[in-house]
Formats: sequence, structure tokens, C-alpha cells
Amino acid sequence: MNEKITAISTPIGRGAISIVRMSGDGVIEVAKEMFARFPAQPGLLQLGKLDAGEFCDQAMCVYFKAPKSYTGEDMVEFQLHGGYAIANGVLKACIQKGCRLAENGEFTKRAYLNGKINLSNVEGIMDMIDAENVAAVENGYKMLSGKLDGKINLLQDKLTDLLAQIEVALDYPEEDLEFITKDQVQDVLRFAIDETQKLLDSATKGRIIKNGVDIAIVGKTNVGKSSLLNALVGFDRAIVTNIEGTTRDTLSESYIYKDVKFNFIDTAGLRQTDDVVESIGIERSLQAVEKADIVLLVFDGGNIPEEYKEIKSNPKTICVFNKADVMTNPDKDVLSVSAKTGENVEQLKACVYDKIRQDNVSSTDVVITNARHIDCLQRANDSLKTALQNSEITLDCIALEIKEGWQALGEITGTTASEDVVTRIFEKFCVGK
Ligand SMILES: Nc1nc2c(ncn2[C@@H]2O[C@H](COP(=O)(O)OP(=O)(O)O)[C@@H](O)[C@H]2O)c(=O)[nH]1
Ligand SMILES: [Mg+2]
Repeated sequence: MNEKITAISTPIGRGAISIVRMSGDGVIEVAKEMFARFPAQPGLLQLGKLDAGEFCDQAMCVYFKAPKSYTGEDMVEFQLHGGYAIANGVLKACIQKGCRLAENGEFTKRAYLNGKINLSNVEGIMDMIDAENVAAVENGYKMLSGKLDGKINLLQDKLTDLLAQIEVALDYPEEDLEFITKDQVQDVLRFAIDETQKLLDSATKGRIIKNGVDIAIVGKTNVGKSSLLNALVGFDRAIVTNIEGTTRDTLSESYIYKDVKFNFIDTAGLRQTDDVVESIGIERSLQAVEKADIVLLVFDGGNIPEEYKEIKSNPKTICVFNKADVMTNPDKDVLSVSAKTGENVEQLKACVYDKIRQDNVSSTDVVITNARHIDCLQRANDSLKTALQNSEITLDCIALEIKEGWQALGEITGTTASEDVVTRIFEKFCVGK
């Protein structure tokens, strides 16, 4: 018996429409009491009068029959006129007729418990809802539609087969090599280690897709780093003066360019200084360079100073000549911009985008965006590596490690996830999802 649950699934507040949902045994009967022209068949959106007790609304109603619904249970959705009072009043009416208020993510949790979706699909849905750009939506969709669990299931299947063969070989030691050879075992292990490593390696891309690219703007004092940040994001975010050492702390601002979030980080210019605060700022600049995905090394006139040579040769660095409105660029291979007039600032964004796109965002394969998945993959990868090492000596003891690897993989899709993990995932959802 599935308890009847209900929730408002759209954001609370003024808007064109609001949706109230119900799921569980008996929700169709509840809806029929409220909606006279109940749809003739599942999946049909029907216009009619909805009686919420205290008021009526002209609304749309659609229902789904178990198991062919999002949750896998009987479900009803009302599409109401927007606004706080209507949605809340209809919710109250549903509760009065025997539903209870759904917990966060409870509709999706039921879908999971009823076998409609697995945990990585659920996390794909969450990534799509939380997405701040198109690339994050695309990747969430890949997870939702099973690109990740397909890979994980394949690996788990291979390990299951391997375990079975190893066990047979151990049960009949005298015929050992007829069942499986050491080479065969190691081939499978190497394949699984490789695949988990590839997924782990994709996590950098995943972070960029989800959280954006960190772009540190560095260079000598007064070359126009803060002015460039302002020009790039389109408003006066940072203080700009002609006094050296104006920027003493790092400061960041985000900007969505096409489908990528750019997180620009303005830094203090590197120079010898007795100012304690500025010295700390310079220390932070160096850390920003270290952590950044891209470094914009800004200079104006003359050559790039000696202390920047190392940053210049870093493959993640793009050199930018600023103040093109008043100075001539000595290096024709370097992009000239003017933070003051805006000249070539759009080209600079395109240049950053191309650099990122080349080796990061453009991926047809699913990439890992989730810290939980990274943890599971890392544990699987570690266990399998230990198994591979030990397989050099004997097959006797490696079954345990392979099982651990198999188990860690299953946590991603949920086949081996603990109740705790499952609860924590659904807690992050909104009510009504
Ligand atoms: N002519 C011109 N002046 C600029 C340009 N960018 C910055 N400046 C000036 O250079 C000085 C230092 O700029 P600021 O952005 O504070 O440099 P930072 O120390 O590198 O952050 C200020 O007086 C700015 O107005 C530019 O593209 N053209
Ligand atoms: Mg500055």
C-alpha cells in the first residue's frame, strides 16, 4: 500500500501556472472528487472545473496509471492558474482528502524504489535542475538517460563473470588453468581499471561543465587587470585607479559565455612590496594561478617581465596585450585588447572559449560531475589495482578485492548503495520532485 502524497511542484510565487501533484494508491479517487470532467484515459490533459472547497479554478488535469508513471504509482497532476493562494488552496484540499505532504524528492524516491530509475539517473535529473548552462544540462541528460549506468553495469557484469570463473578455478585447484588463466584475469582487471580511470579523468571536465572554468587574470600592477575584468563581465566589479597596488585581494565574478560559465578572478599584481596586505594578496595571486584552468597574462607595452616567464610558458596561459588604444603591441602573435574602449574584448572571450572547448567541454561521452561518483570510482579503481598487483602472486586472495571493486561500482547506480546514501541523495531534492 503506497501512502497518498501530494506537493506543489512549481516554484512558490506569482507565475502563469502552478502544478500540484499526487501519487499513491487512491489518488485517482481523490482527484475525481475534485475534478468533475476527469480525463477519460491516462496521459490525456483535460480542461475542467476544479473544486478546491474554498474556491474553484479552471484547471487542467492529467493522470497516469501504475506502473506507467514517473513514480511507478497512480499519479495525478493539476495545472492551475499561478500564484500562491490557488496552489496552496488546492494542496490543502488534497491533504484534507487524505494525502500527506510529500517529503523532499519523495516522488523521485518512489520512482527509484519502484525500479523506474537508478541512482545515477536520479543524480542526472538533479544536475539538470541545478544546471546553470547548456553543457551541464546535456551532461545531466546523459546521466538521466543511462549513459553512465550503462558503463557501470557493463563493468560490474565483467567482474561478476570474472569472480565466478576465479571461484570455479579455486574450487578445482588441480585443474586450475583450464578454467581461467592469470593472463585472462589480468586482462579483465586492466580493462576495468582503465575504464574507471577514464571516468575519473573526466571529472575535471565535469567540474568545468558544472561549476565553470576558473580564469585567473594576472600581470604587473597597473597593466589593467581590474579594468579587463570589468570589461569582460560588463560592469564595474573591481576598483580601478592609476595607483599601483589598488587590487590587494583576489576577487571574482562569473559570466556565462555560450554554454560555459567563466569565473574570472582578478588578482593583485606581482611586485616587491613592504605592504603586508598586498603581500598576502600577491601570495593569493600565485595560488589563483596554480588553481586556475586558464590564466590570462596581461601586459602593456614592453615585454613580459622576467618574473612572469614561468607563467607565460604554462600551457594554460593566454597572453593578452592591453591598452591597445594608446600603445603598440610589440608581439603580433598576442591578442591586443583595450579594456578602456572594449576593443577585442569579445575576441578574448572567444579565445578563452576555444581553448576550453578544445580539450574539455566538447565531449560526446558522459563525464563525471558528482563527488559521490568520484569517491565510488576511486575506491573501485584502488581495489582493482590491488587485485591486479596480487594476481601476480596467486589468484587465491584477489576475489575479495574484486568484490570490493564491484561493490563500489554498484553504489553509483544504487544496486549496492546503503539506505543512508539513498536518503542523503533525496534530501537534496526540492519538495514536489
Ligand atoms: N588607455 C587605457 N588605459 C587603461 C586600459 N586599461 C586600464 N587602463 C588604466 O590603467 C590604470 C590601471 O588600471 P587597473 O585596471 O587598476 O590595473 P591593475 O592594477 O592591473 O588592476 C587605470 O588608470 C586604468 O584606467 C586601457 O585599455 N586603455
Ligand atoms: Mg587591479
